[in-house]
Amino acid sequence: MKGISLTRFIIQEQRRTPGASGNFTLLLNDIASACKAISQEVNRGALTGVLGAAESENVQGEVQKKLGLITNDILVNALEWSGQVAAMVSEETPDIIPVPVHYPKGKHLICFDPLDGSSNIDVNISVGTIFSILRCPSEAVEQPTEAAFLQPGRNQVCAGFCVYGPSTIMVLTTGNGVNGFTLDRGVGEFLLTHPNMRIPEEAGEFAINMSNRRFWEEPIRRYVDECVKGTDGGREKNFNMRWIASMVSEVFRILTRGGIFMYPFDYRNPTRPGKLRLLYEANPMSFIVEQAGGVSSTGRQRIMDIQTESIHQRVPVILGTKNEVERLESYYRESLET
Ligand code: P6P
Repeated sequence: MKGISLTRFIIQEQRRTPGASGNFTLLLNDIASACKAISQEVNRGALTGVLGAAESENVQGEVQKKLGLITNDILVNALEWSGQVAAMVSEETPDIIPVPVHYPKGKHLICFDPLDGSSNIDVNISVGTIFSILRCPSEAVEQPTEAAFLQPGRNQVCAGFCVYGPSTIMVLTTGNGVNGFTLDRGVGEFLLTHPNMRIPEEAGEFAINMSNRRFWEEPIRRYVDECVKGTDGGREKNFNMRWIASMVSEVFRILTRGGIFMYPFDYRNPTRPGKLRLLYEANPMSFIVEQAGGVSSTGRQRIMDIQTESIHQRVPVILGTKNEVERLESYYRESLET
């Protein structure tokens, strides 16, 4: 019920799971502790001189933010000693992150974007942490390699994100629905405030970076132009538009009041399937959206069915209210037929 702590909620979930060992509970608690520490760093921002760019680039060739590196260290340090993880993948590091030999390994693989939307940090717009948990193949636990991570998103055992906004809210699924927990800084606990989140059946908002319109494929242009025209263009209603450039914020909004989020393939870089990364952005957000009654697709296939080929693989992402995503998928099918 509302108001219970994340720890109590996880233990209650554990008790509902036959044979659960409690290891998973420990892992989620370690993630929650890391997110509390990250929330503190984000919240203090300029006061602690952590804003601005670091002198390094990530594997994507993007200039890294100081806070992105700090939050990456917070997560790695919180998870590597836990004894619940065999290895990690982070948006901030090119290769897999093994657990140091002096710590015990566990049976989980964790993928995370430690500070999604980090370009917003310097302009004080919400950012977040996104994570995805997979089982490590038993033969790989002692010596995990990149191959252990190359699993489809439907294999996830847990996915979540923490949005550092006016409130710090952790959104979590373990496959039994979606629940949101707000950080009560007074007691230092995440408390259940958004039980059983469901994406509303009707959507009135679309989210896409409109400046890329001239680079889109035809189905996206058709769908977005119809939303812009609203009742003047054949849709049954008018739409509003949002683009926060912070996926965690867009997804939390969609979980709360519906809508569709699109980061499609575009011809700016035809060799690149999309901007967002499959392992630690698209897959976890797809698991959450599907568990909340929504749909998550590339336009041509279910994201959680994609067979991962590399740990920083990019994919197009269209997710949100079921009937809107399915409408757009139908436009992709029609474009294939013409
Ligand atoms: P653009 C943030 O960098 C991110 O990965 C997502 O959180 C966000 O939705 C998207 O990229 C914003 O991209 O091209 O609009 O800056």
